[in-house]
Amino acid sequence: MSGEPNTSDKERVIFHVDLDAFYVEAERQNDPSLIGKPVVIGGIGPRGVVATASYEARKFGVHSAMATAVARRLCPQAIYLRGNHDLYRTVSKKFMNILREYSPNVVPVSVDEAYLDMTGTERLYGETIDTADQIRKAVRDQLGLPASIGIGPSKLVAKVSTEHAKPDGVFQVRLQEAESFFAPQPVRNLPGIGPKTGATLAKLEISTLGQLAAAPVGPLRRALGPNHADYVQRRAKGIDNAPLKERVKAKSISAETTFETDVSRHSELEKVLKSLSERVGTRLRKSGLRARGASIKLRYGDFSTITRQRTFVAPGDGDQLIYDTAHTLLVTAMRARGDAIRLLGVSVTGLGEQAAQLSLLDQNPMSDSDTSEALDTIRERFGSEAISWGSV
Ligand code: DCP
Ligand code: MG
Repeated sequence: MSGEPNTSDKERVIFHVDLDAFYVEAERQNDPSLIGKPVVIGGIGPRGVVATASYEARKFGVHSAMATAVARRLCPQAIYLRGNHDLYRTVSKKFMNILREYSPNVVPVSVDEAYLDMTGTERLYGETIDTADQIRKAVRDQLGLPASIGIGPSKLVAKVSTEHAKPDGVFQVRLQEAESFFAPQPVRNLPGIGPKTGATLAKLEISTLGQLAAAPVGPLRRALGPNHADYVQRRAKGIDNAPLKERVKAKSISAETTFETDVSRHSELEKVLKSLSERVGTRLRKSGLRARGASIKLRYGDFSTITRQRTFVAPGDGDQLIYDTAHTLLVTAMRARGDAIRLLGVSVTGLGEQAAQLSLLDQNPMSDSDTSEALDTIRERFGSEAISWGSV
């Protein structure tokens, strides 16, 4: 009767802020000759992997996690750079500090993205969309970097909105629009649905989020397990009540491979160990964190399994550091038992507060829950098998 909106007092306003082509744009600040050109950053060796590509290079099909060799074929004219992770961490810190001027509740989730709780700030800043533009302008003016912002009633909807805001834009989805916004999108657009779950859903002839939301729960639960089925179905409807900060303690990032036939040749194991170390290193750097140590997991032909762990001299995030440590562990383990190996895994450990303090947020130490948020993002990006969790 009074004409007051009846949902707005309950609807949260969450911003998901994500820098565009972050590593490339950071490099362009140092070297303006890179502006407007296709640029690819990542491993430039024969087995290197693309960390990111400028939007000019993306037009040719180049994207993150692609083999650099493939990128070179698609876009030979691009400028290929190794990248400078110390620079990215420094810029990341400044970026997070700008965001903190707009909300007391900023949760960094990776080196270039964060959630901001902007609920109830309309009186302070005016229209929500205008506030987003003010933030983008501040980041552009102070750091020279383009940022995109997705706005939603939850972290989930805000994050998916960001993909629609990119590059260099804002996109807002309101609570009552969330389900219809999600419905036509492919299931893989939902954070948390990786290649594995995507393939399982494809077998059930579920390709869009609308189909997932409407799917009969029985077959879905049998295919995904009851908890995961309920979780993804809720999220497919755009429902996410997760608080900005979640209380889960992350311990490690890992990657592992099961061989088709058991392997005992050193050279082959080393090759796989290298690639696993690089995968773990990529995820670690993307998190903006450093690790205190690395560990390996070995499963022998008879299924007996061992893990061996070693602490770094100082916290770090480099592929070489991870590989060298894992390699030492592997050599020692193989000297003790030379049997053929069925599964090989590498993980980095000790991603707690102290390691984080050294990297992302020197002046504003990252809490464990921030760390878990960072890892949550990685899990969304790379699949849940990438991350292992400790108990709270
Ligand atoms: N990154 C990486 N390996 C990946 C994905 C990302 O090393 N597989 C690094 C490089 C990116 C940075 O993390 O610049 C941020 O990741 P984003 O996914 O946000 O990608 P970009 O910022 O590069 O591009 P955009 O956000 O515009 O899609
Ligand atoms: Mg980004």
